[in-house]
Amino acid sequence: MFTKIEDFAAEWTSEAEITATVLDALTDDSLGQEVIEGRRTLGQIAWHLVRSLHFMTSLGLAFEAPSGGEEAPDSAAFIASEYRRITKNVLNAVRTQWNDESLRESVMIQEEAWLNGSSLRYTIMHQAHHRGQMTVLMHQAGLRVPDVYGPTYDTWVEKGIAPLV
Ligand code: NI
Repeated sequence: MFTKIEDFAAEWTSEAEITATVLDALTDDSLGQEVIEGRRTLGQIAWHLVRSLHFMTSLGLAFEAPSGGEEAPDSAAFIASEYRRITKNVLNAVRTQWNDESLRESVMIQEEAWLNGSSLRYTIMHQAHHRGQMTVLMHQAGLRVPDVYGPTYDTWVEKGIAPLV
């Protein structure tokens, strides 16, 4: 759980930048790559990363919703630009509408009391979870996966180093 707004701000900024770099590597053609037949596609997971951030309004934060509807857009560039816009809105809302005290306040979510500082932690982990799913699908779609927490397989190969098994 976060106890200081600025600790969240630092981590959010670096996590959002990693995710934005991953989204930048998507192509329009790759968005249809499915987890398995009939399940979520790469484009739907990417769009879920953008849209799911709006759940934070249920914590009492106010910020503009992403453009477009529930259906995943067919433009990878649009998804990435909406992601950048919404993640900046989230940070701005947390910084201007909450203070360190707000992080110790709780909100009922599905009949459970969630501390706001824990909800912020959950939000970062939820993003990382789906970003990890995306990088697997990106490999399957034949895309170059950028570095996430350090070099990816492709980076090792390009550097002429044998990738770890
Ligand atoms: Ni999710």
